[in-house]
Amino acid sequence: MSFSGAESFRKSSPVDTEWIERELSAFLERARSQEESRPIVCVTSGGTTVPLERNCVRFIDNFSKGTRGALSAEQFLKARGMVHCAGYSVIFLSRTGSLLPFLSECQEDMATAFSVSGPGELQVSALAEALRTFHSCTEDPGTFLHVPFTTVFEYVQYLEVIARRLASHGRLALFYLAAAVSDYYIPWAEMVEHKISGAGPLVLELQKVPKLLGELTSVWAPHATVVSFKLETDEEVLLTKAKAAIQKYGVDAVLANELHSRKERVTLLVRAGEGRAAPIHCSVLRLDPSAPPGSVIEEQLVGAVVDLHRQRSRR
Ligand code: PAZ
Repeated sequence: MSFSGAESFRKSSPVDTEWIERELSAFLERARSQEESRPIVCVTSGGTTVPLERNCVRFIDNFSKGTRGALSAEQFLKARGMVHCAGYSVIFLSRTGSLLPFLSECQEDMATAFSVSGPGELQVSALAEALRTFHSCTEDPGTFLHVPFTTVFEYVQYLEVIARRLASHGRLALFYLAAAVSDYYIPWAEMVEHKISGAGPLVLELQKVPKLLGELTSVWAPHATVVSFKLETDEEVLLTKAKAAIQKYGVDAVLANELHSRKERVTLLVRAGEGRAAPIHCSVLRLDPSAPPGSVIEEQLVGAVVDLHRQRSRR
């Protein structure tokens, strides 16, 4: 497989990765003392932006607020699925300003609390409680590392740095890729330096972002367990595209969701065996309508992924 497109995409934009190398080294050093009991997951979350100018004033964005990633990270921190597992250590690669584990509900309340249509409900005691939970679940050194990104260039390069460093953890490393990554971008070389003039219509020519999943599974972290997400708005094409991600890029599983029903129903597709041509097993995960208030489908998603990770880690 040729990755020349991916190489030129990465080289097309200057991104500082030194700080994350340093943060990762410190995090992995601290995590080492607990690696017997705490496997590591990299959760990606939120949407990437596509800048239109080098000195960026305008950019293309997408809908994702990072709810899925934040709620899933909570579940991983609490997960006790693997032998003697005290929960996962989480590297949270998320969009700057998007939702955070344990705080997402308060962040959403805060966004409406000052709305012009009247004050929403912002419970200060709930915020304090959420902060306490966040701290108690992440205070052990080596338990939680937040790596914020904004642009698609940062996302891809940070993911590569994390993957290459986690490669030494072999199958014990898990990738749970819930971020909504841009499909199109403007190469740095073709981007204007300054703010685009507002005079007249604007015509943009965007290039396809190369698919990086294949590189993750075969070059960056070939022994890790990789679970990606697939989002579509047309149910007819959802499963076909999700299967293609397994067959083309060799990921271990895909969680396929449709935009409007994504909080109630997600299909899990698992590669049952080695190699891209292995059979694929499908199961549908649903949020039980009679589940207690506050229940979220991420409990099931993460439960299923932890089981899969346990099986893969034993091979
Ligand atoms: O961030 P959110 O909770 O609003 O949405 C989650 C999601 C739909 C972005 C995620 O479940 C997903 O499908 N991510 C992959 C999108 C894709 O590139 O197909």
